[in-house]
This record gives sequence, structure tokens and C-alpha cells, in this order.
Amino acid sequence: MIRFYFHPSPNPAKVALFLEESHLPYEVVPVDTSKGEQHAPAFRAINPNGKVPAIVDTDGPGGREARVFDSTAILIYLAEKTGQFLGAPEDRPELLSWLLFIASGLGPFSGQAVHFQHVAPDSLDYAVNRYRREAERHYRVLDDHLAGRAFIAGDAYTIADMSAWGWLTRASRIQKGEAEPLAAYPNLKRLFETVNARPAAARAQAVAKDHPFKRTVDEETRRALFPSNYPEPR
Ligand SMILES: N[C@@H](CCC(=O)N[C@@H](CS)C(=O)NCC(=O)O)C(=O)O
Repeated sequence: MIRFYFHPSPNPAKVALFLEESHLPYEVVPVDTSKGEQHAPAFRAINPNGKVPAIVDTDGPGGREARVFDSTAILIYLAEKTGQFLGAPEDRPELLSWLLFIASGLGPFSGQAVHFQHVAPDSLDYAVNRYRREAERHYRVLDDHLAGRAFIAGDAYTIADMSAWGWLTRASRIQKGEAEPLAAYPNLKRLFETVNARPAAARAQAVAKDHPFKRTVDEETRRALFPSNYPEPR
């Protein structure tokens, strides 16, 4: 059994997609990051970084319980555990390269583009330009790579496509003001639509949909999500 520590946001969405694609049995543990539940000591024992997603596999290596945190680590762990969605062995260098490109580039720059366009209290043109344009540059790199290819790594649908999908679900937030946020990236749009049309993607989007996650952004939420804006008094 996998315990899946979840909030409806892009990085957990990738893992939800894998779990739904693979039909691994799992139990959702909601972590309401807007209420600060990611900072609870019991959750920090699972992810010391205090972010979702994380999993606990009660049947980990050697039959022992294992924790895994960070969406890319979880995708690789689950793909290796099940032998699914890893693509062909000869494409492993490509798979790892694109996974890390998404983990260290597309994802973080997309997250900051959302933050500075939708959350930051001041309109900081420099930050908006920097993060949105970097997110767009990553879109362009992927779009160019996908010309004439169905999937990101090799010929098969892999965890790299799942990882990209997690953040592409937020394209309209990143491309604020664009009616068709992926129109300038036709190959990336095609990949997104291909993955998004999979039945598992709809099931992933419905994970914990009845849980009453907090939707308002108030002082509690800002302190929970952006603690570095509230340094401890010395
Ligand atoms: N590198 C991490 C990033 C995880 C992350 O930033 N998760 C967000 C949700 S998408 C989160 O937990 N936010 C709450 C917080 O930062 O306190 C991963 O890929 O899992």
C-alpha cells in the first residue's frame, strides 16, 4: 500500500497521474498546505522539506516501509518499482535528462511565474518578466524537442510526459492574459492534449476532490506557504 500525501497542485498531480496509470493501490492523505499542515512534525518526518507530494510505501525495498519525497524522485521510484513508464533502456539517458530539466527548470520557473503574476503583493515587473520569460523559454526548448516526436523520451509515454503534464495543467496561470496559453507551442500543446485525454488524467484530476481544501488566501495561508517572508525575530 502507498500512502500518498497530496494537495491539488502541480507536483502532486504528476504522482496522482502515475498512481492512476499504474493502478497501484494507494490511500490519499490530504495535506492542506494553505493551512500549514506541511509544517506539522509528523509530515516533516516524511518530507523534511515540508512540501507535497510525498509517499510512504509500506512495502518498500527489502519489504521495509520507505518514504519518498519530491515528485521526480517519487516518479522514478514508482516507475522502477513497477517497471512501468520508464521507456526503453536505451532511452534512459534521454529520460533522466528531460526529467531533471522539468524538475529543475520548467517546474520551478513556472511556479515562480505563477507567484509573481498572481500572488506577490507588489507588481514587480522585473520578477514577472524574469520568471514568465524563463518559463516560456523552457516551453520553447520542449516544443522544439517535440517536433516530429510523439513523446518526450524515446517513442513511449513515460514519467517525463507525466512530469511535464503536471505543470502544463497550469499553463493559463503561467501565460496570464493569453486566451490560448499553449498556442505558440504547438508540439507542446499536442503533448499536453494527448496526456490530458488519457482516462487516468481525468482520474488524477479528481483525486480528493471532495476534501475541503482551503481555497482562500489569508494571513494564515501566506505564512504557511511563504514562511521566508516572515523571518523569525532574532
Ligand atoms: N521539488 C518539489 C517541489 C514541491 C512543491 O513545491 N510542492 C508545492 C505544491 S506544488 C507545495 O508543497 N507547496 C506548499 C509549500 O511550499 O509550503 C517536488 O517536485 O515535489
